[in-house]
This record gives sequence, C-alpha cells and structure tokens, in this order.
Amino acid sequence: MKRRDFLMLGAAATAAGAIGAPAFAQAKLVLKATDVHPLGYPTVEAVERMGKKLDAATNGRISIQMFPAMQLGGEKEMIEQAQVGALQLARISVGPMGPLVGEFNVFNLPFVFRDAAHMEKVIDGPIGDELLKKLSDHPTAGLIGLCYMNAGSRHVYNSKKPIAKLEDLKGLKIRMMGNPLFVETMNSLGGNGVAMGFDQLINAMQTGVVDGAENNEPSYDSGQHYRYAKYFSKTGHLMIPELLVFSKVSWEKLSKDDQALIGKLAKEAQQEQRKLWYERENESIKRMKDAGVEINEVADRKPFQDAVKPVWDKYGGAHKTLIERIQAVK
Ligand code: GTR
Repeated sequence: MKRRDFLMLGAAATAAGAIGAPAFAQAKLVLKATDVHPLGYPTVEAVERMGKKLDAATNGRISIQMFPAMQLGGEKEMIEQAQVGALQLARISVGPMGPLVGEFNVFNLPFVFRDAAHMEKVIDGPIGDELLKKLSDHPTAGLIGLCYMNAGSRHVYNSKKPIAKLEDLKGLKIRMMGNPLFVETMNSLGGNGVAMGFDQLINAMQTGVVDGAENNEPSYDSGQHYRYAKYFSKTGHLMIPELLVFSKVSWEKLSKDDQALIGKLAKEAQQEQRKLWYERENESIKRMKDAGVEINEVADRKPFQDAVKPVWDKYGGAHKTLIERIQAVK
C-alpha cells in the first residue's frame, strides 16, 4: 500500500458523496496501521484482531493493514505520517505525547501510579477519556485518541552492572524516550539521560553510544536488548500506558457511523490487549532467564522516588488537580 491509496479512496468517496451517498459508503477502505513492535507483540496483535472485527462488521468494506516492526519508521515518523494522513492508525506510547498535550505528562511522571491495577483504573475511567478527548480536540496535534493499552513498568538495563541503589546509576548513559521529561528523570536519578528513538537504540547500544536503556520486559525481550545489556534492574520508575491514535485528516473523511464503530472496537482492543500483555510479560521474563539475563530487584525504591521530586515540580506543577484526582482513584 502506498499512502496515495487512502487518498484515492477519499476521492472515490467524494464522487459517491456527490450522488448523496455517505463518505466511503461504496469505497473499499484499507486503513494503514503501524507499530514499532513485531508481529505477535500484544499491541500489534490487538490491532490486528481489531482489524478482523472491523472487516467482519463492515462485510469487508473496511480493513486494517498492519505495518509492524518499525517498517514505517520510529514513533516520531509514525506520528508525523499520521498527522498528514499518510497512515491512519499509529500505536505509540503516551511518552512522546507529553510535549503536545501537557496533561499526558502527568501519566509520564515517575512513580505516578501505585501499581498496574491503579493505572488500569485511571485509563479505563473518566480521566483516561478526558485525556483522549484533549488529544482529539487539540487544534494542531492532528490526531484522534482512540484508546490506551498496557505497557507494564519500565526498568533500567545496562551492560555494566546491576542497579541496586540510586548511586549505581551514576555515570551510566541511559537511552530515554524523546521527551525532555524523561531525560530529566534519568538525570535527577544520577544517570546521564540520552534522548533517541526506539529505532536507533540497538545501534546505540552496539556501538557503546549508550550503556543501556529502560523499558518493560516484553520490549527488552522482543528487541533482543539483552544481547547488549544483560543487567536488568527492577527500578519500576515509569509506568506509561500506550496509545492508539488515528489520523485526524483521515478520520474526518469517515462517516459518523464508521467513526463510532472504530471507536467501539478500539475500546474492545484496550481490554483484549491487556490479557495478551500479562501472558507476554510472563513469557518474556522466562525467556530473559533462559538467555542468562541478570535480573535484580531494587529493595528500596524510596531514594529513587525522592530524587525525582524536581521532575514532579516542573511537569506536574501546572496539573495539581489532575494529579490529586489520579491519586484519589482507589
Ligand atoms: C515501548 C513502547 C513503544 C516505545 C518504546 C520506547 O515500551 O511500547 O511504543 O515507546 O517503549 O522506549 O521508545
């Protein structure tokens, strides 16, 4: 599929519109979807299953074609392509969305969620919906927020040594996602945060540009990061949900009924992905152990939580009410 296809279908729909049919009523529509992760990864699998349901519900009129494993570039490129309508569905992290919609940075604050159950309750509830709407209503973001997905907790891994206490991070160059909040988080923990795309990480670890990175077990495992960074330390400093977004320019060409159907199936995908997530997390931990990864717990996370206070002040200061509402979710 080339990006022109969606636009050509758009032209067909306009022609159909001229004779009074709703947009895309007659046209066969293939939605391009992308993800940095490979086939079989929970987010990829959930979007593919959503595509099958969409196909069935529309008698083949609308389907999803998945481009996994960074085939269309890293997350930055995915977002840019969605913004111009070159692809329709991008599964990205909330991480890079913080600079666009400030409220998302509250989800990006280190240690903001007590545990996975807390995070799930927040994204499944009114706060989750409000933030999706904030993204959809954003005047220049060019994206529709469809749903969230699980991404576990992020832990630091590196090639040098286990991180058991805060001081162990000193001097380590750790790749962080592209959002200043994350670099500042790593720096406040004593390490050296280096911002780069997920697509550049393997190369950077291989060449020693960074000593390691931080992520959940399934990303570490499926990206085979253990080949370059065998110390995996359970810092659990971030718990960032994933997002499924739709290109706004493409969205506006859909009929209201099709929008509602896609919105509903995305919400179902949010719940379906969660089951796949927990299975995958367990599989990944097993594979990591088999691969000889040295996994260590961090017995006392309190010094880590204290160290990131400046990040909370800087990025959370403007969103005190939202933070309180999140904390009040039991
Ligand atoms: C993963 C997430 C990706 C990407 C990646 C990263 O956990 O699923 O969307 O954000 O982390 O570190 O860039």
